[in-house]
Parts: sequence; C-alpha cells; structure tokens
Amino acid sequence: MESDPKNPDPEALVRHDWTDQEIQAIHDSSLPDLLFQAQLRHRRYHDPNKVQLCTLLSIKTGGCPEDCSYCPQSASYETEVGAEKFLEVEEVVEAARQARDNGSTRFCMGAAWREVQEGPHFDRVLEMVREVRKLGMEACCTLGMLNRDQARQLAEAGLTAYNHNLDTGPDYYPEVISTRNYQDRLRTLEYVRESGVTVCCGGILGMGEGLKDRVALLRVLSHLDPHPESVPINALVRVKGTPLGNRPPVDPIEIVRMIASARIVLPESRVRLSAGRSEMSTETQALCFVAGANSIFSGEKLLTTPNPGDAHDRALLDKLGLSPLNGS
Ligand code: SAM
Ligand code: DTB
Ligand code: SF4
Repeated sequence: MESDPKNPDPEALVRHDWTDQEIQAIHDSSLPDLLFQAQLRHRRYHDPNKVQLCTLLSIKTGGCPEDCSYCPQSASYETEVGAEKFLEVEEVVEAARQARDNGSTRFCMGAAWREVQEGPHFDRVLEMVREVRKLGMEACCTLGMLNRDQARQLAEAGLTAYNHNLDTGPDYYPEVISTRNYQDRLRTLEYVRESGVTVCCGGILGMGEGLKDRVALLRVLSHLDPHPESVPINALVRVKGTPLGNRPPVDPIEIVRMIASARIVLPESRVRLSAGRSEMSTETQALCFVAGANSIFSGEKLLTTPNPGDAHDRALLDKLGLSPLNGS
C-alpha cells in the first residue's frame, strides 16, 4: 500500500489499476491493520456514524428464465417461490411511502427478468420510478439486462441507480450461471453508466468461490471508471431447492474482510451490507460497519427471503450509536 500507512496520500486513494496481488495482500492483512486502513478511507469520504436504509420490493416475482444457482426465483429450480403477477403502480407507491416513513431513503424495485422487454410492463416500471421520485426518495431498479435505449428511458423517468451485480470473479461466473456471461453483465453496466443513472454493482459470498474469485470481483469493480456509486456485498441466502441451498454458511470474518477490502479499493462508494443479515449476529454486523459498510436493506423482506425488519434494525443501530442517513 502507501509508504506511510497511517497517512495515505489522498490523491492515491481512488485508483482504477489495482492488481489482484495488491487486493489480496490487503484482504489478508491482520484484522486490525485491515480495519484501520478501511477506517482511514471511510472517514475521509463518509460520515462513519450514518447508515443509509434502503428498501427492496419485488415487483415481478419468480418464473425467471435464467439459471442463477443461488436464486429462488429461477424457473429452473423447485423452490417455494412461484411466479406471481406484476404489481400495480399503486401497490408499489404505497410500499415506497411506508418505507420512507420507516426511514428509508432509497427504494429498490426488482423484477425476475432475464432482460427488459419493451411494452406495457416496462412502461409501468417507468411510471413506478416517476412516482417513487415524487415521494422524494432515490429510486433504484434491478430488472436484468438492458439495452442503451432502455437505460436512457429509465434515466429520463428519473431513476437514481440501477443494480446489476457481477456476483463473483469472471472465472467462477460460469460455475454459477450458464444462461448469460460476464460480458453481458459488463455491457449492461456500460449502458447504465452512459445513461447518467448511477451504478449499483456487487457480489455474493458463500457460493463455493475461492478467495481469488472474491479478489477478482473487487479488481473488476475497481477497474470500472468511475467506480460504482454503490456496492452491495451479499452473503448467500441458502434457499432450499436451489443448487446452492446446501452450501455451508460463510465465515463472518470473511464477510468483514470482504467489506473492508471493498472500502479500501472503492473508497468513495457506498458499501451495502446486503443479503444474509438475518443469519448474522449483532457483533458481525458491528464489525461490518467498522469495516466501512454504510448501508443496509431494511424491512421484513429482501426480494423473496426474510430480512431482520425495522424494529430489529432500529435497535441494532441504536446499540451501536449509528443513525440512519437522512434523505438528500
Ligand atoms: N433478475 C435481475 C438480475 O438478476 O439482475 C434482478 C433481480 S436479482 C434477484 C438481484 C440480485 O440478487 C442478483 O444479482 C444476486 O446478486 C442477488 N441474489 C439473488 N438471490 C440471492 C441469494 N439467494 N442470496 C444472496 N443474493 C442473492
Ligand atoms: C443485491 O445485491 N441484493 C438484493 C438487491 N441487490 C436486489 C437482493 C437480495 C436477494 C436475496 C434473495 C431474495 O430475497 O430473493
Ligand atoms: Fe432471474 Fe435475477 Fe434470479 Fe438470476 S438472479 S434467476 S436473473 S431473478
């Protein structure tokens, strides 16, 4: 890292040329060194005592043609999640209003689609985006692959962010998903960036990937220029019926190391401690905040799986002396 680790050169902090070796050395440094370096960056670019609350809503659940091995919504696997109808704009606005009243400043709408198809459903998504923006919230969508024109239409509707995860490093990707490739993902991210919508892109831990795949994911993210504004780090939610349903849980310290490493190589980005919190102790989550996580998903549900819920999270933040980030 820098010549004086206690006083890093600010000019050198935001980089797009990280190597796997450098990232792995950071990841594998002693936990106190790792957390200290992460805190230096965190405090330079963010308020270390504020956490953004975001709420997810699945606007089109299940029946997805993709075969992502982690996902309960894929039509390829027998899970308890079935295909449901596309939500109405009013239902979504009501959920967004409730989320806002519970302290969320970002509302994220997810659809179990491989890619967006133009037509009445996409028009309805655009309407949902406009309505969420009218509530004074950030609006985020995650709808699968987009083309240039669809990204532009989302931007015109006022979309704040588009979530499109790379999930893991390029070498491990084909082990997890066979119905699309890494390049497809990168292309959509490029269209989002060009449209002016901010980029939300991260990954999942616990799918059987090796450390080199986690490091490669961070390298790919850090080579995006500009960096994604938001980086969700998910711990796999192991859902019965999916090919990854029987994976062992991720070691909590590995989650902390990944978050701290993300904070160091992506110092300006919002790092979101995303799926998997229902199985994490207060202590693990506390370490994740120390490591530089500054956003969580709030509410009882992620897209289809449970999340700790508002009362639990209020108590968690209170206990740690953290407070929700206010809307801008
Ligand atoms: N269909 C769109 C897509 O895949 O881009 C959007 C919805 S998809 C459910 C959004 C993200 O949720 C995925 O990219 C994946 O990273 C994450 N995800 C899905 N199932 C998960 C699970 N069981 N555990 C952790 N993260 C998961
Ligand atoms: C992200 O990285 N995690 C969220 C959000 N982006 C869309 C989704 C997590 C989904 C967990 C499984 C489920 O609830 O279906
Ligand atoms: Fe479909 Fe997205 Fe689930 Fe993959 S992660 S199966 S694309 S909903």
